[in-house]
Amino acid sequence: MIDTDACTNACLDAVCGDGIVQEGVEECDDGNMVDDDACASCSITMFSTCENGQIDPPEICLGQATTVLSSQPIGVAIHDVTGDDNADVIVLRQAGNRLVAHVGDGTGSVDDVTTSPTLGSSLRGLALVDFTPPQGDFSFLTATGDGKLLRIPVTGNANDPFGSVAEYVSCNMGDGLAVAAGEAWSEGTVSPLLASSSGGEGRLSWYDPATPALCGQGVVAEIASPGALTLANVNGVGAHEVVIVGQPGAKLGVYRIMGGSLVALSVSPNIPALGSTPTGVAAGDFDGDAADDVAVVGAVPSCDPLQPDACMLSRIQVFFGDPAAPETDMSFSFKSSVEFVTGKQPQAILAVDVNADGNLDLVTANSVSDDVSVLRGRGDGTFGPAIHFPLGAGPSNDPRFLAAGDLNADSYMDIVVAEQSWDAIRILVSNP
Ligand SMILES: [Ca+2]
Ligand SMILES: [Ca+2]
Ligand SMILES: [Ca+2]
Ligand SMILES: [Ca+2]
Repeated sequence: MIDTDACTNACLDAVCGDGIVQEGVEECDDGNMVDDDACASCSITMFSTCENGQIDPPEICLGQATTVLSSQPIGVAIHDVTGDDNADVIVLRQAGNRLVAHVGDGTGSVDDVTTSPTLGSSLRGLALVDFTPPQGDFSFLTATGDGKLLRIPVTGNANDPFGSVAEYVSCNMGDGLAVAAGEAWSEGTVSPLLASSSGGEGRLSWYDPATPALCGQGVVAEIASPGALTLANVNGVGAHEVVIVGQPGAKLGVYRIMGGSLVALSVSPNIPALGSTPTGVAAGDFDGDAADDVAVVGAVPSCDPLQPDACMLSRIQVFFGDPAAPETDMSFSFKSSVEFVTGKQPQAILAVDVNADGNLDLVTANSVSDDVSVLRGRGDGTFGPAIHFPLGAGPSNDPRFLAAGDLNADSYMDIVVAEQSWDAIRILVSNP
């Protein structure tokens, strides 16, 4: 007469809403199908023990957003750049074309500001890279409108946290659009990558020390305008693959750098969940099979008022890597793909463990619902329902860029969001 399994003692199939928690399947069952209470779709969504000093998974504990003005942010990161062991919020600003450090004091607040020299024009993309893990040699990467890839080292000097800007010698890659770095063509070697567009053609270039220049390059088939890229080891062996999302339509391409050439392993058809403009991609192993999985969000830039639903896409599409795919294959197929619901019009996505339970969670910044959503990963490829954290008042919040790090030194992740159209960053600090 076990009443927590698939067959209840009433001899009925166990279902969400019957008031009986089915072990291993449901986290809670409050006997109703109301989804804005503490138990939604038989997952716990609201937590009563936040602020007791620790995060007790499954709870997700983020406090109210605080606002810091920062002119025209177009990228954001969290890292200690001043050498005092307190994490700082680094913002790439269109205004003045600079990196700006909002210096953290270790409590979750930032006050002083220190800036880099002018970097170049039409900057796009910001990546924080550790070039020699695990001991650490951090730099920021960003791209310029004329196809240059810039490296700005972190000095750890409080008065001058950004070192001399180095420019990778480029092979005329057109308009720089997105940057990343990782073990792209060789295990154990961190290489910078630049996605660009030139003459109506998408391109990827990577730093090859044999040249040495940013002259390893290839055409990104079918993605004329890359929107975001990341490194992901989608088969879990060998070097990382390069995942690019972009237009036309909303496509996701997986590429491998083999023998100095770029091989297109797969390019998706248009992804309906992403509307017309894929804007964010994040990678990590969400289902515990040791192959990286990829989560993508996108948006509709101009809305038809007669079709408001289309203006408010609220989807994350997750593609699951395949550990059975050999590294020597010239093609690749994801195992499967699943859609998850998040806030309205997500523009940026992070895969990070927000509640320190060892499972990656998905965080999105949503430009129409003006909030941050956290989908709690269960480690098996499934996620709990999105929990929404409002970003507070503002004339036009429009959050577009996301980063995670520990600003209040409690070892739990905090989230920072940049809002270009309101010249602001918002900080959501963990409140265990
Ligand atoms: Ca691989
Ligand atoms: Ca996986
Ligand atoms: Ca987690
Ligand atoms: Ca924290």
